[in-house]
Amino acid sequence: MKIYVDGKFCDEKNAKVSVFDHGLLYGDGIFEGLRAYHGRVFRLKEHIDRLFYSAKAILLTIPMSHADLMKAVLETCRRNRLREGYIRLVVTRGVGTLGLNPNRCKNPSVIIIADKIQLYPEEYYKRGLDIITVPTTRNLHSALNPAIKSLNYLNNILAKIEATNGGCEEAVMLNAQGFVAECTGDNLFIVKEGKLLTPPLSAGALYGITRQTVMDLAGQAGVAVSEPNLTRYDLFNADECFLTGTGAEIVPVVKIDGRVIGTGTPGPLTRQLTESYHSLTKVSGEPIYP
Ligand code: PXG
Repeated sequence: MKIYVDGKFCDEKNAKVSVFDHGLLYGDGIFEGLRAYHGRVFRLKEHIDRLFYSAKAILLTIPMSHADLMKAVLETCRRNRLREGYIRLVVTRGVGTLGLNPNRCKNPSVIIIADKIQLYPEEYYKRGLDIITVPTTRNLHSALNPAIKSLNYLNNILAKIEATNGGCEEAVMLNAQGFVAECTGDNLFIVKEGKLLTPPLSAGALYGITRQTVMDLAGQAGVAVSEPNLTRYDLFNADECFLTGTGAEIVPVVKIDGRVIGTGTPGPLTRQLTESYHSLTKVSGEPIYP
């Protein structure tokens, strides 16, 4: 595997960062997770846009233009002969001294890995997931804004640990007000009386690119979409529930905190949107081999 590190392609064993990189020392950095389908990078521009928004929020200057970063992602895919897979784009604060001050880090590092990912076993896509609410709440906007896709994912990791300790693959994270925010690496949707609902970004959800795609697909299919605050009660009484994310794609949820959702099987709108999503990935995206 060839990995892009600061403008060069390295073999896996030589692709390394310094122990003085603040990405490692403090989680000071940002990332994106993208997917390639059928020889195209899906929603490339949107992911690069979000990376630049995360960078802006943490006062990190990405040492490349938007266009050059897009080219580097496509070139990394080509070097690895990738047609289907997962691309991890990371920008760290770079090498500095011990001590928090990011001004000591002169050169942010850009890393691109083009590989494979399977977040959930295939059977969950057919049968649906059983998920639970966990005690760890989503970060406060005023502390570490959940819109920033930072290298500091401990908030999500703690919630993930609580879910797996509880025998579940994924966690519902509430915000400090007790409203549903999202899951540890996915946005959450419910269907109620034919309408699609998902928590607003202000509840602590990431501006998910799959979330936006699914909302657009639902709109095109004539389904009403809204973003109200949701409580656990709303989830329990939903007709359908599913999660969205680049890694997970669209995963049906059939049980939450022991309550069976709808019929206990993946619902019709969930299945319809999953089909539309996969059809879209066949024709949309930046060609890797133009
Ligand atoms: N919420 C959070 C907290 C995320 O990290 C999403 C929602 C979904 O956003 P997108 O834009 O991907 O639809 C994410 C994305 C992984 C992995 O390695 C995690 C994500 C994406 C890809 C892989 O677990 N999270």
